[in-house]
Amino acid sequence: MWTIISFCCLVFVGVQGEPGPELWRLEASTHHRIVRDLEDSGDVDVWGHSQDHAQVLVEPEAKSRVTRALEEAGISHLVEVEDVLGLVEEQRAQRRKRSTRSKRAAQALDWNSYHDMNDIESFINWVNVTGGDFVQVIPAAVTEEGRQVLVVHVSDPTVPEPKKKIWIEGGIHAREWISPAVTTYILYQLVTEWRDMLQVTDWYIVPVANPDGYQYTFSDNNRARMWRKNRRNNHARNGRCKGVDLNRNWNLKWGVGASSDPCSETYKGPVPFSEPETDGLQKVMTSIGDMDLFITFHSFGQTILYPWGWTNNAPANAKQLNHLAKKFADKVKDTSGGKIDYKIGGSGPLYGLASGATDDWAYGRLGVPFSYTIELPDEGRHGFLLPENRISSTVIETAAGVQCMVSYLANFGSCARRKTRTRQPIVTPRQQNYTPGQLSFAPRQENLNPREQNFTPREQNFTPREHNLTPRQLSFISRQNHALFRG
Ligand code: 0X9
Ligand code: ZN
Repeated sequence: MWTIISFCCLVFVGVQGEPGPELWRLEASTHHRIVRDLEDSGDVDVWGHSQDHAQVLVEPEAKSRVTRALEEAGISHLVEVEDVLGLVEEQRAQRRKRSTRSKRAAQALDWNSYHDMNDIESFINWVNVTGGDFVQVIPAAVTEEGRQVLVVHVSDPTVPEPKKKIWIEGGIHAREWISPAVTTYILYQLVTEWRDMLQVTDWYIVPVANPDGYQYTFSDNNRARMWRKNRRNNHARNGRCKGVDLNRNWNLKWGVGASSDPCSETYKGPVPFSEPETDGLQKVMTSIGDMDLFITFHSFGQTILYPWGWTNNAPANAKQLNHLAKKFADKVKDTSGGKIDYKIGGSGPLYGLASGATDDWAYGRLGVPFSYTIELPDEGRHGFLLPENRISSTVIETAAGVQCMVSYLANFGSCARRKTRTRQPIVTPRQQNYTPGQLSFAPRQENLNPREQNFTPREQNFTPREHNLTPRQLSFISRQNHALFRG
């Protein structure tokens, strides 16, 4: 359950002199029909999910409509934050102060502050240069505003298959800033500290799946900080409403628990994969072949969700999904000294029905046996506005949890199922001249400009392979289909 502590009773004077949105707590869960209808029509933007409450953002012009609908349904509400834009402005002012003081590290990123797309692209460039043969940057798509959606493949090319394939995605929802902080940190760990794991694993990291939306949340307009979708013109209501919810746009049971209204925050788009981001990513994912683990990072809620999101039915391997999720949760709890305690469960039962999301698609269409949405901290006290002083602990704890999950899955390293002899690295002639500096903090290119704007990935001519499903994927999917896709 998310808790309400600090927001309650905070009243700020409207910074921009206009009435802004309010954050309300409704005495009804997000499963309630009224809450879903209000979300579908774009009258509320759901922030927090729980079994008995919903936390929603209400714009001034929708206040009377929402109040009426709630009254008619006998649902009471409480205003938690009267001036949300005031909170946004407060954090922006702190960031402004800090950015004039701080000197960015060589890798163009740190995990004490939030970074915009320019910083993240510079960081990916640094990873690409530093990682040498271990890193390949795959441009999966070009967005409406001309940004690339980048997939960073980290793999030791000298280690033969079989290796576990892991896909980690972040930043599909623009305002969930802690998510790209986590994905970039995991990427950083992979090219610095986690080299051992490349003996048994191959990683695909998407630091920011929605770069236009994410960059938009850094714009001067405080309202933009709340943006969730991408930024494509959806030609609705004279251009008044932009964007598609990229986590409602994937083609598995597309449309269930998603909105058809282009003005809604959960707009599913005109057709599945209508957006360059989702279409590009699904093509790369399909081209990779058997994947073992899929994780998409979101916020907030401190919850690990597994399929399905489109139905409340449990999937075939729910027990195993739960078991592996627990590895993550236990490790995070341990690393945080007991402070961070994740809930675990099916998406539908815990967050309400929502289809067209990446986790269901990876599981149901690609046949990835372990597929998760991890809703990062906190539980609702700060929500999307997680303060910068929470970043470093969150990324460290989350990375430890992921490492434990992967170690368990690959039966290698600290969380291995049973202590077997670790696989000996196979030293090839190419590898013999390897110096640790190649992967740890010795960028081959000196003086990388952290603000470098013209990022050009080395791998420009990426052409996704055909969408051929492997026998394993086909048999997995047909088993799932038999059990769960009837009707
Ligand atoms: O609604 C979502 O897209 C995710 N929650 S969030 O608050 N970050 O927006 C949860 C997605 C869970 N997965 C599925 N519903 N399949
Ligand atoms: Zn999200």
